[in-house]
Amino acid sequence: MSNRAVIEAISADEILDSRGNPTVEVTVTLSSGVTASAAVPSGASTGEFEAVELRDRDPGRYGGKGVLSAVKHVNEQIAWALTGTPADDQRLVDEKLIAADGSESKHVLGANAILGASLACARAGAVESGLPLFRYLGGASAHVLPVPMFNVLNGGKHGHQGPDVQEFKLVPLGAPTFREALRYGAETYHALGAVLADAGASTNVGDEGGYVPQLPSNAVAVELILRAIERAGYRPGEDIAIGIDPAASSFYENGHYHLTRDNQVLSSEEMIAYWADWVSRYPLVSLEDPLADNDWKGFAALTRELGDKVQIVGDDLFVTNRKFLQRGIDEHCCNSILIKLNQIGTVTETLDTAELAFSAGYTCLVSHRSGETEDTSIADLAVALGCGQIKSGAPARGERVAKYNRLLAIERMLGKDARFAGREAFHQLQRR
Ligand code: 2PG
Ligand code: MG
Repeated sequence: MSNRAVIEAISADEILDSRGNPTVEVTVTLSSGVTASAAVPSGASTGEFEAVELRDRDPGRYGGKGVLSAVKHVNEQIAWALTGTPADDQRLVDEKLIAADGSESKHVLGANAILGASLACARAGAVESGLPLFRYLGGASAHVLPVPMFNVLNGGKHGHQGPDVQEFKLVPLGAPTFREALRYGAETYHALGAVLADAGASTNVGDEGGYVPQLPSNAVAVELILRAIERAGYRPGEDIAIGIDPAASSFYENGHYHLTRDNQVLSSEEMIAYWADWVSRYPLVSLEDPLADNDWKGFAALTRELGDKVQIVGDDLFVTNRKFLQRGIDEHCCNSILIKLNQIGTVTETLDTAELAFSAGYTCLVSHRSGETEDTSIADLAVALGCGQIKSGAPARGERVAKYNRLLAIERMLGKDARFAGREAFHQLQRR
């Protein structure tokens, strides 16, 4: 018998996420005595084909959002499936999880149960190996710190009363280091608060920590952010660029895009022209889900028109799923993919999707969910992938800054070997 550590016990608990909704936390214990935990996030603007998050639907508890059934699945079926498995064989662990569920959408055991187990095993494997998670997942050479994209102005499903566009992000790609990028972002976030207060707008914050002002149009949000960048002493486009996530599926109905704040109803072609106008007027470097997740034809047309000027990220379109990404590659939709662990449900499948993206020349943007916990795994994932980009909300709210603070710790750990991705993270910009 080798003394390779195996999974000895695995258990789950129902905890709360940042919106006060229940979520799953899983703890794994290895034969060596090592234990590690992971908690699962939850989205609000979810893609149609995401792996299925299991909710109890018991109206008597948490409005039906309890996760006791997912917890039970971890304690029973998943524990039975994984006990005795070597902790450092993540692919085998995840294969067993996928087999135990048996469905394509992971709705049987629940993607929340499965991801909790997958991620807790990865964390335990890292501890057992004596490695930080980013090195365990990314290998000996992982050393690139991502450009943080700070969602400083929230709308859509994350900020009611706010703009139709769900996320307006500061992208401090001109900073020399991650630590400086964090400072650029935090200073500009505060400057934006002052700009909004001067304009008599609300500085209450949304699900991801960004302000949720009521503004006369979506474009005004960009104008105010540009003003804040300058007010904080930075150069728009040079030091800090802008990224947006309209999450367009959330305002798409009956074949049209309904921009309530702009008082406009647009066809797919008109929506593309709308974004082309923004790209020509503003220092936009990243455009995520600019169209609805079933508008593949529109995505191909938009990518033809703007794909050499700006990063076009598929989130709801690809749901971190190789199958949909492959379709995107074949049909020339987007040039970048959002990477969310819980959209697909295991660590291995997430890494495989990123690998496919890289092989096709797509960039990867690692992402939090709008419902988060203090779990910081995505910070390590971004460094492990070396993809150079992460979004974890505003530089405010504990569950958001936990990830940024973890990146500071990783940067410190790497010392002189740390490299900040900066502008190079955005391949598309090299052609501008
Ligand atoms: C998104 C995400 C995260 P949600 O659309 O990119 O910002 O939102 O988690 O609600 O899907
Ligand atoms: Mg999105």
